[in-house]
Amino acid sequence: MKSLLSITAVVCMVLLAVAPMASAQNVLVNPSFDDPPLSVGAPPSGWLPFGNAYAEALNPLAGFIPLSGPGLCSMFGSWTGGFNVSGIFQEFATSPGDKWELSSNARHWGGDPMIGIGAASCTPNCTNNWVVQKIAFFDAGNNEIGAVESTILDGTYPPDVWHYGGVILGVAPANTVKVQSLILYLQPVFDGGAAHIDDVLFERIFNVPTQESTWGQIKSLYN
Ligand SMILES: [Ca+2]
Repeated sequence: MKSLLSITAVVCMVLLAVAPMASAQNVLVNPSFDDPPLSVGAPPSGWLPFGNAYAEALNPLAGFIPLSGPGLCSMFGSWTGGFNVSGIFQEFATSPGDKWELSSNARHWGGDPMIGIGAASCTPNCTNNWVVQKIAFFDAGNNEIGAVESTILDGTYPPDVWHYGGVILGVAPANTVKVQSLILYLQPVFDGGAAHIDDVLFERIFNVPTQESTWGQIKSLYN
C-alpha cells in the first residue's frame, strides 16, 4: 500500500503534469504600434507592411487617437483604380493542428471617414472599402492553404470611437509550416477613408485538460 506521503507526492506530480501548458501569450512584435519611429511615412516597426500602411503618433488634429500608448497604424487604399489591398502582417513557424487566435481594434476618423454601405455613393454598385483581420496558413511552397478572416471596420461603423473586432480562431491544416497574422485594407475602386489599427493580439492556443480527465488520472492512483 502506498504511503500517504508518496500518494500526495504523486498526486502533486500528476497535477503538475496535467496543468495547462504555458499560458498563451502575444507573439507579435510591437502589437500596439508604439515602438519608434512614429513619424509620417514610417513603416510600423516589427511588421511587414505593403501598400499604404504607416505608423503614426498621437495627433488629434490629424485624427490619430491611439487606443493605447503613443502610436497606432494607419492604412488606406492605393488608388490604383482596380481592386487593391494595403496591409500589415507578421509570420511564424507552426505545424498542422496548431490553433491560433487573432483579435484587433479599429477606428476611423470623422475627418476622413470610410463610406458606409448604403450610402449614396454605394449605389447602384457598392465599391466601399473595408478592413479585415485574417489568419492565413502556408505550406512549404509558400502557398496559402487555409485562412479565416472577419471584417473589423467599414463605413457603417460609427467614426471617432474604437471598435473591438472580436476573436477569430484558425486551426493549421495538413502540410502547414507557417502562419501569418494580417490586417488588410481592401479598396475595390476609389473610395477613401483611413483605418486606424491598435492593440493586435495573436497567440497560439494550447489545449487545457478538462477537470474530468484530471480527476480521472488522480483516481487511477488509488486503483
Ligand atoms: Ca498603440
